[in-house]
Amino acid sequence: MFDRVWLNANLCTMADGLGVVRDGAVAARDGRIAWVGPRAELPGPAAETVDGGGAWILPGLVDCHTHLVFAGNRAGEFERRLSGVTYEEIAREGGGILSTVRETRAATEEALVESALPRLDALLAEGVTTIEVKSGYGLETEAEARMLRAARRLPGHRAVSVVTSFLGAHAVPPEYRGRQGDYARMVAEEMLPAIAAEGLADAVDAFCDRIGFTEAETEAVFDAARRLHLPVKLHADQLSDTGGAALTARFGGLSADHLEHASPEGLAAMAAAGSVAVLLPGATYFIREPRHPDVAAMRAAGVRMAVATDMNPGSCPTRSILLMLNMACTLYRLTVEEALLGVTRHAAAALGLSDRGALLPGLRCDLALYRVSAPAELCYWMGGNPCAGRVVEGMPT
Ligand code: DI6
Ligand code: FE
Repeated sequence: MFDRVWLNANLCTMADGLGVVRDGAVAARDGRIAWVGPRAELPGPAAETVDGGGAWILPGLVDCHTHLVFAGNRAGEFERRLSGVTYEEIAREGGGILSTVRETRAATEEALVESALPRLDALLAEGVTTIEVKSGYGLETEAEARMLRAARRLPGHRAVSVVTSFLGAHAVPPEYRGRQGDYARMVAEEMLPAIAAEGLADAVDAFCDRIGFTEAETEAVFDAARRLHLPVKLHADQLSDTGGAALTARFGGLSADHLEHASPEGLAAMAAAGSVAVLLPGATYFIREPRHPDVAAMRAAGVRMAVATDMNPGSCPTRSILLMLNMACTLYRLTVEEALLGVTRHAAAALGLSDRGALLPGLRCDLALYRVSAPAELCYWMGGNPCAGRVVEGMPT
């Protein structure tokens, strides 16, 4: 006997490509998928039957790269950029990330939770059931810890899984101006061990770029992560090729993200290491980065591609993962299948999660239901929300 079964629906299992099953059924027991397949073959009864109303059911979406927790916004900076100042110029002046740092340091944990919830709600409304959240706007131990505690509190308010990444090496805080190396060393030797001791991070991230940290500084942070048995991921090769893709691969990183300037050699190294390429088309769009990730080289090398929002106040103030699907297809020319794998199975892999991302027996029963006529519609609309329901661990939310 199943606890609950969804009928009158079409499925994208994402287990083998899209894995389309027309007129399918999904059955849950104890929060897990107990059976999935054509309705006509459903093996047993269920305590409760849910009419899918002809919807398409996908695994609950995974947003594997966000900076969801922060204070304030950067609309003023956006206005300046409209008059020709670039994202990079603003960062070099001590604005950009550091202006969000000033506001985030001044916010209480409660205030951080409160301001994150509406942004989280927008993602959940589109079918997201798992989200990664980074620190990186505290840049001192207590403020970084506060951001991560705020992120960890979100599942107490909403039905969602949260995975956290420590991004202490995001920018150099004002008190370390001119002493970037000292700050990077402090992140590796003091901040990260303190964050790990409190169990606040599931992974360690860094911003390796010409306005971020050098390859050597990033490597020191990754060495510290390895000593603490924490997996790594990287903001890599976004504004310039600083060898971030290959560095991630050397550490067996979960993912390297952005990758607009990554070399084919770096991407091949990622494929060999099994690191996922996380594509963030909203950031490319918003900072008007002329160069796009080399998707052809990723395909040729066999790198798994994920797609995420990068939701953050500076380079991608979006609240929509469905819009990112459209941008991944339109800007980067991903296929519908690649884009949808990017927010399900490959996004789960980018977080090291093997218990979700596909409709397969034994995985968590996290589902997203959409009123669309075909999966391509999920990538086609630029705005609007066809999500008709979400299920987390077998429970409709
Ligand atoms: N790259 C990004 O896209 C975000 N962080 C990073 O290193 C942007 C963060 C911000 O501008 O606030
Ligand atoms: Fe980011």
